Amino acid sequence: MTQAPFQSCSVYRYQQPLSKPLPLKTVTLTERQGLILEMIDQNGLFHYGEAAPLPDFSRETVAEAQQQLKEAAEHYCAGKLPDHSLLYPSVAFAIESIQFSLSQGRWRQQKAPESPLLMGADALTLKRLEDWSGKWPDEFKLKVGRHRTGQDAAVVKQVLDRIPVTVKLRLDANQRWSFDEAVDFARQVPVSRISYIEEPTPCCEEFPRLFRETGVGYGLDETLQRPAFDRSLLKINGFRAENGLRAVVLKPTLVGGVSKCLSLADWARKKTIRVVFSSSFESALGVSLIEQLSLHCDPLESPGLDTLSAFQNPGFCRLPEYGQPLSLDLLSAMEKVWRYRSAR
Ligand code: OSB
Ligand code: MG
Repeated sequence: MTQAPFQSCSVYRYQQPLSKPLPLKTVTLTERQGLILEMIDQNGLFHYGEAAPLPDFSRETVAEAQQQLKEAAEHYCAGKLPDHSLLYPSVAFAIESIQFSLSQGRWRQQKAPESPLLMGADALTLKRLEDWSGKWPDEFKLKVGRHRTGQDAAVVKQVLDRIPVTVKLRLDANQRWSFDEAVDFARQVPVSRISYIEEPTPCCEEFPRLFRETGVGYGLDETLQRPAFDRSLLKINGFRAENGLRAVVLKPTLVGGVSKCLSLADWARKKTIRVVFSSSFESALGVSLIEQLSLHCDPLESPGLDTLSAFQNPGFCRLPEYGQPLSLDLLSAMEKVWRYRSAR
């Protein structure tokens, strides 16, 4: 494989305040840090990628990602493709976004359909639904699993009461229920209005049984991010559309880059399982790249990209027009941590 040679390459580091503290599994984030990779090809076109490990979800720290990103980018700049299986997931996403950008030759101009994220049924969320004007999305995404199952079911009903009967919910339990709790929950909600539940329990082998007992479909997310995860595990565990697998949720920052996501997407699409690309609190640049991946795989599917509203400045670091550079103003708001010039 001949590699497109690059003239130069830079890595910038950003730090952005969040609009309110963001509770993750064990830590609460008040700001987000990440790395922007910029590579200029021999035609003078600019290509971008982002490596933004998410605390609690990523194994690598930003410092570790920064070190590896420099090495991998220098390798790539010199015309050698790094071995992606050795890269941290966030670094693989950054490097492979450059390849993806090169291979596309343009960005798609349309917007992917949206699936707004609801964190619960607090007064503000309910008011937002009551005041909804204009077109409804096909689905909302609602977080569950934070309360007792009866209360979670009540939240679902409160939301369903405020949206048209044609609009469905994608639920996400983040593995917080036991199997019995998941069954108990599913028996209290109208299953026909639930597109799927992401990761109902910590044990993915139970998901098909949950479907058999309650009729509620499931989505895979955390399961796909396990370090030992391999596509063959999908087969070994018998995950199929017929036993309730409705969606694979692909987070390129956490799953490990573009090629791994595209290979999973390919597997899923052939089996009529939905492919829902999702963001992990990257900057607007990373989120746009994920949207482009989603449009590339299926322009009609709605990716899970409602993470930018967590930032004080959601418009920070937008992806430029295809091949164009980020503005100097923006670059000066970041720290340039590395620059490499090709000897060619
Ligand atoms: O719980 O799916 C999650 C983002 C980062 C880490 C974990 C999760 C998420 C999201 C992304 O929920 C938004 C979405 O999937 O709609
Ligand atoms: Mg999820």
